[in-house]
Amino acid sequence: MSSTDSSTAATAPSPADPPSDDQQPAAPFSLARLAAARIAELTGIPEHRVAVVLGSGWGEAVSLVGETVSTLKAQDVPGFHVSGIPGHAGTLSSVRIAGTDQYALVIGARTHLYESRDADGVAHGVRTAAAAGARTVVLTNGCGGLNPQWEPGTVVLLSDQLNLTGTSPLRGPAFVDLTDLYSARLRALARRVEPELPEGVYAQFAGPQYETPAEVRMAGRLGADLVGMSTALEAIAARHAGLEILGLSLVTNLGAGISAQPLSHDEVTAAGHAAAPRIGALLAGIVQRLAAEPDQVP
Ligand code: 8IG
Repeated sequence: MSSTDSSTAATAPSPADPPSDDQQPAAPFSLARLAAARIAELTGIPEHRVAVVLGSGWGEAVSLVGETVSTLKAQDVPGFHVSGIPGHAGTLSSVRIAGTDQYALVIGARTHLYESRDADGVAHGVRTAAAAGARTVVLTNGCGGLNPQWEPGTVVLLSDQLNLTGTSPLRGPAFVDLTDLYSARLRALARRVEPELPEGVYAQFAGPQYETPAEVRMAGRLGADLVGMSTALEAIAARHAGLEILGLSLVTNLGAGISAQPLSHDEVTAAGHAAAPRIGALLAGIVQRLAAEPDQVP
C-alpha cells in the first residue's frame, strides 16, 4: 500500500467501505471507489443497481438483458485489465435493463486467482460493483460437473461453496457470516424463470491447471458438485461488501476422470456458444425480475 493509495481514499462512505469493526486495508476499497467513479463518468450512468460478472461461456448470453448503452475497455477503468483468456471480453458494459429505467453493470473483465495469485485483484470487480451502487451481483462461470447426468450446457444454481484456494480476499478480523452466502430468495427468483434448474455446491480450485481425476474425486467426497477456478473468492468479497449474491454455473465439461474425454478450453467455448440463446434468455429473465423487485440487503 503506497501513500498515494491512502491519499486517494474518499471520505464519503460507500457500499464498498468495509464494516468499521474490522481492519481491512483501505487501498483495495479506495481503488474500487476510483473505478466506480470512472465508470459513472465514462458511461454517464450514476448508479448501476445490478452487476453481472461474466464467466466462460456467458459472454454471448448478455445481449438479451437489454440495450448496451456504453462499453468500456478494461484498461480504461482503474484496477481492471484484459486477461486475454479466450471467451473473456475484457470490457465493462452498462446495459439498460429491458422494461425498466435501471442499469446493469456487466463485467466481462474478471480477474482470476491464477493470473497473479492476488485475491484483492480477484475481488476488485465485485467491490467496484458495490461502489457503483449495486445491491445484487450475479456471478456466472463455466465449470466442470461431477454429476454425470449434467450434460454440457446444463445451468446449475449455486447453493453453497468450498473455497479450496487456500486464500481469502479478506484480511483482519472480518468475520463475515457465510451461512446463506448464495441467496435463497434469488434462487427462487431464478426458478420463476426456469423452474427445473438444479442446484449444487461449487468448489473453487486455484488453477490454472484442471484437476487430476483424484482431485475431482476428492472434491466430490468433500461435498462439491461443480469444480472451477473462479466465483468463490468473489462471493466472499461480495458478501463482505454487502451484496446479495446469485451464482450461476454453466457446466461446460464433466470433471476430469468422470468421462473418458480429455478436457479442453475449446470444449468450454463451444458449450457456451451452443448454450448462448438459452442461458441468455435465463439471464435476461433473472435480471429483469431483479430490477422489478425491491432490494433485499443480506
Ligand atoms: I469451463 O473442469 C471449466 N473451468 N477447475 N475444472 C476447473 N475449472 C474449470 C473446469 C473444470 N471447466
